[in-house]
Amino acid sequence: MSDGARHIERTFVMLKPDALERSIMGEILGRFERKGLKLVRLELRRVTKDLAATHYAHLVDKPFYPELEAYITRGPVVACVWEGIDAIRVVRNLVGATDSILAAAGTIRCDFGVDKTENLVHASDSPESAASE
Ligand code: IDP
Ligand code: MG
Repeated sequence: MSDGARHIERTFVMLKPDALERSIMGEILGRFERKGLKLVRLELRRVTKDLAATHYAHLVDKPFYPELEAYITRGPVVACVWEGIDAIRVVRNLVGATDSILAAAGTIRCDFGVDKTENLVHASDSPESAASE
């Protein structure tokens, strides 16, 4: 936040298909719970190609987009909303860097992943994306 103060926020999180395929959904959701975040919405969904292109509009022109589209549409995802102090930043910190190999120790992506595309979790990176997602 620009004023440096801490605010109650809501953030959008999506557990991607690999999280469900690998049966680590409970482990990942548990990390958000144990941090003290409050779950305010949760649903099992499928991401269509159209939704993928909207959600990843900033990436549709990248060479890896076909791989990303195949990944995100191949199975169910868990879409959820978490609430708490500075929730957007707190969740991004718990999730870790995009490339699982570079993600800091103790983050979800470091602890469970080794891939740059298949990195288990999406989390909003700003109040604007949290609101639209
Ligand atoms: P983020 O998920 O950490 O916010 P973004 O840059 O918004 O990262 O990218 C969205 C998703 O696209 C990533 O989580 C990952 O699944 C995939 N992705 C991003 N960059 C690459 C890349 O360079 N190669 C392959 N997949 C990528
Ligand atoms: Mg992103």
